[in-house]
Amino acid sequence: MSLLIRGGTVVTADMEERADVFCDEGKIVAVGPDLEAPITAEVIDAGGQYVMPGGIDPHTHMQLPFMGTVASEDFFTGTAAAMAGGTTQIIDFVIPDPEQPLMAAYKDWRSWAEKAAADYSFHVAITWWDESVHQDMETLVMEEGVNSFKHFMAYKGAIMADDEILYNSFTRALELGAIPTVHAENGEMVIQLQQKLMSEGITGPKGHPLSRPPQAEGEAANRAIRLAEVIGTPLYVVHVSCRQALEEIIRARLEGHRVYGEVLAGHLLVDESVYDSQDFEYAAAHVMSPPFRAKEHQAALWKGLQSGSLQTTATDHCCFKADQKAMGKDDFTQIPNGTGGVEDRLAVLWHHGVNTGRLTRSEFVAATSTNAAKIFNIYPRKGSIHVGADADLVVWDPKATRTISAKTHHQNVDFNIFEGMTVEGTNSHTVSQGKITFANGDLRAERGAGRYIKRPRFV
Ligand code: DUC
Ligand code: ZN
Ligand code: ZN
Repeated sequence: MSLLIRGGTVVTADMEERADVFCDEGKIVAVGPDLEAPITAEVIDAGGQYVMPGGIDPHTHMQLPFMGTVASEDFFTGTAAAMAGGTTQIIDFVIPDPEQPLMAAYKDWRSWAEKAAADYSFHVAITWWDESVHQDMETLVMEEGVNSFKHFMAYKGAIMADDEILYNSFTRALELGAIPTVHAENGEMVIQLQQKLMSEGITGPKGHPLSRPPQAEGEAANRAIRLAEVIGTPLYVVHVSCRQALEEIIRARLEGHRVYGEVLAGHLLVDESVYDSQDFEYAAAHVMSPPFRAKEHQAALWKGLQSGSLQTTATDHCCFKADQKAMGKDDFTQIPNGTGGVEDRLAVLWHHGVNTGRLTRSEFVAATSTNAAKIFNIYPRKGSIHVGADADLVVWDPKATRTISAKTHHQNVDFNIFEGMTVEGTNSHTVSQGKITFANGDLRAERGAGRYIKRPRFV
């Protein structure tokens, strides 16, 4: 089946032009004015709308087994919700338990993801170290299309990577042509503060941000950056949430070191006052790590994105329902960490980024799609509107409005961190592999239609 998107304005990371887009067999085959299409082609009338590369969310955790439970959103519901909001690819994470062989964990995640409706790739976390990990990293890079490895510098006693693991893994990633990424929080500092707060009787969600101060993130970001610098590897810092971590990235980039930073839509738009609520359910629903921060950090993050010091936007989509969050009713350290957002990232960034003048439309495309495709080496197949690229597209109506709510969202979770936010500008259509998967509110996601996307090593 072929598809013609007619009459819109194509927006990419580097240009805008009035052009039609013709897709066939899952690929973009022509971009230009007044294209002809066979009579059998489906047609989208994109008059008055923008046609952009589908969003790429480089940081999600579908059906993640974590903190004694499993994230409620699975690979089908999560990618379907993503497409309802214009995101056509996710990069999720394989997270082996300590001592679990990497390849066994990788196979688990690959099998769980077979039901995905949209395309997906995997970063693989390095949570422990021995010769088999060293070897499996090679297999993953050379045979399985994994070009990024994740390191949690927090979650001590579970998945935390200490400095020895970081050193070994960063070195190996560089040898193999893969990029290390880090969740930057000082895990020792966090655990000490958690114990102190609990012993002082601070057991509710308010303890969560207090146990994970910006200094813990800034310190870890600096440590990872300096290790990477000595080893000579580029580095990608996930979910930069505070000024301190951002400043470490800026400093390193000014010194000529290739360090990338990702910011979450949630960290840009939600502040730490959510933890002051006396309503446990509400406050616990916002427990994620790093936590939501004071407003001054949000202002810094926006500037980081505007200046290009932060290149990508993501969600860290990791959903737990109220009954799961209740596991931490008497102990905030037991509240499963995670919030959603994969469905809403594009709309909230358009509304608060483009409509406010903070971002141009092309900068929006770069921050929501193209930069992730480039950094993780799937450009121009993804993140572009080039002939030959995958036909993953979003048709964006800048005048349409919608009010975000857990009552109407497609995400499999009973809470939405953007609840009640009215956004102007949203997708009328989402196209994945040349097929319309969302049209004016009608979600047509197909279980299992998503493909595993290999990401070539850096050579
Ligand atoms: N942070 C979260 O909030 N959830 C999953 C993992 C993480 O690092
Ligand atoms: Zn993280
Ligand atoms: Zn994460």
